[in-house]
Amino acid sequence: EHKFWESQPVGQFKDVGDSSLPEGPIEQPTPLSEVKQEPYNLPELYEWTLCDMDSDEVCNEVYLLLMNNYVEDDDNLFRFNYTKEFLRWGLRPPGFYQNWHIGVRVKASKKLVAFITGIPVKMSVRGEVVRMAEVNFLCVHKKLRSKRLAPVMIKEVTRRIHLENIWQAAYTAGVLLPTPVATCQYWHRTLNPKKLIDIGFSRLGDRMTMSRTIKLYRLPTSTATPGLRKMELQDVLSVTRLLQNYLSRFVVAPTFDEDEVEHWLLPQENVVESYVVESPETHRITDFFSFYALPSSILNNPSYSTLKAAYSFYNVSTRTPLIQLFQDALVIAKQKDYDVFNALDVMDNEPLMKDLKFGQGDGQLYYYLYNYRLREALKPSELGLVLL
Ligand code: YNC
Ligand code: MG
Repeated sequence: EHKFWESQPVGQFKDVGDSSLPEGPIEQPTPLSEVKQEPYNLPELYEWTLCDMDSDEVCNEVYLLLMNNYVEDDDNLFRFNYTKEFLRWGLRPPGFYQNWHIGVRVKASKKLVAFITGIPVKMSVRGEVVRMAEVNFLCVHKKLRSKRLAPVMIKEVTRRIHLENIWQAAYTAGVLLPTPVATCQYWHRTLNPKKLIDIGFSRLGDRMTMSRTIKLYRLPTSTATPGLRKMELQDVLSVTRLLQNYLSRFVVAPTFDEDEVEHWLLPQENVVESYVVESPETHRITDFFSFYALPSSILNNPSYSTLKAAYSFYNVSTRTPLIQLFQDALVIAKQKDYDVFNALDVMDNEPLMKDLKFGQGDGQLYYYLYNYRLREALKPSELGLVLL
């Protein structure tokens, strides 16, 4: 049972399969004057704080809170270790609201003990563009778990989103809540087999030796696609057009304007990497791929402290086969010394995974919409959305 989520405008488990319910918003907006004007109450020892990610000091506090308390895998071998540069990138897109970067401090010591964020996005849902928030980085310090702090934080970010006249949100989580719009899975492509085996990320297959495994995952030293190069500022308009056109095929997908493409896709060392294919004949941009850099801390390993992971972001192919783009992404990730390349089974990814020697991950990544009902769950391939 879900005391909190049952009180929220989200699809409820009891309604799954009820096709008489209409698609779209579950609750109508209220006049802004009727939105609660004061923050929700926290337990007496704690206070709300705004987290200005521009401040090195605050950014470092957030970084450390997440480094020590954010998402771990099921076996507690790894914990996400978002870098400060990544957090700044992920939280300050065009039109971001400072007010949606919400922390909780201990009143007495001022120690940061919890965090939740939203960023604005225009989301297309069955062709209708809806202003939404993407909610992410919900984190409560390990010592304060199971005290019902999370519902207060979710209500507070919701209130602040409502104050901007936004009534829908998208979020993902590894836990099952009422009610996913899609259930997705990660696939993992080994780039550095020895390290992944040493740290327990993967295991030596049956009847496999280390040297055979290394050979199995070996990649070409250079990319295959003529005209492939790093994306530059001058490519923003072409990439925006490619992306808009491609994403319009999915049931749920963001719509990115040029400013957003510049923000989300222009390469930033150790944060986001994007490559375009410039046709050697016409000099037009025909394809691109991108991935972001999200390391994980390796917990309790004597020889390694960080897993260097690349995550497939947005890819569009019009001339180059998608499988070749993906293969070139693997080659570049290997050149840049990533240990593993991860991709969700969203968009057109899944059919390529086996041929590219990705292995299916355990565990699900559930996608959710807040205050927006879909009549039935979507297939991962109907999703054109990747959250950080
Ligand atoms: C979760 N991940 O079910 P019920 S993902 C949403 N997302 O409520 P307490 C979650 N809800 O079931 P704890 C959730 N995890 O009774 C738990 N819940 O109705 C629900 N982990 O609260 C849970 N980060 O405070 C239950 O739990 C209630 O102390 C229990 O805190 C939870 O960022 C958490 O995995 C996750 O830091 C903060 O475990 C804590 O355990 C933690 O007693 C490690 O809470 C890090 C971690 C989550 C990563 C993410 C997306 C978050 C989306 C939040 C929902 C946004 C809704 C849209 C709002 C805007 C609407 C508009 C307009
Ligand atoms: Mg709690």
